[in-house]
Amino acid sequence: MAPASPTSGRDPTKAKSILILNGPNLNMLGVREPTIYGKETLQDLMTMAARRATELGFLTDARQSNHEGDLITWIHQARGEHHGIIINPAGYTHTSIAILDALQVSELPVIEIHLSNIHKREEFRHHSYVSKVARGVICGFGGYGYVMAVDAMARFLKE
Ligand code: CA2
Repeated sequence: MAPASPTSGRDPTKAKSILILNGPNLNMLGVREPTIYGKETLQDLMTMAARRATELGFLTDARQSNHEGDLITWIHQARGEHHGIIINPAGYTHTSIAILDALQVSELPVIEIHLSNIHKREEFRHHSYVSKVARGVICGFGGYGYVMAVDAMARFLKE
């Protein structure tokens, strides 16, 4: 999926906005390994999440990149633009102190999501740097996890 253009700035007269970030290889969803990650494309999942956000009165801006630096830049920019971040850091979950640091700097509420149950898989997937800064982690519910994450973020942002 190509990076989407933002659908909102941080304008108090507008609906609150949730940035949904997706890390490396998630652009291949629906193309390969359907037994682990499901048959739906990332675009399908982002459409589902955006619909749920609209129902709840929120805006979304969904992006994907295979490059760590893009994700970090978008996290930095989110500070002034968005009210919360939902992130599936994919492989960077288990390696990236830089993404953890950027999320910390953003001071925004973060929800981490994984399609698969990372705790049922290889040992190296059990540890997440991003979890250190996440309000909560959703994993193992496939694409529906993004809808769950939007529900949870909407609840935080309404509090
Ligand atoms: O379960 C998840 O959502 C993961 O974040 C997915 C990552 C993996 O490294 C994490 O441990 C768990 C991998 C994303 C790879 O996506 C693909 C999609 C289609 C085909 C192949 C890979």
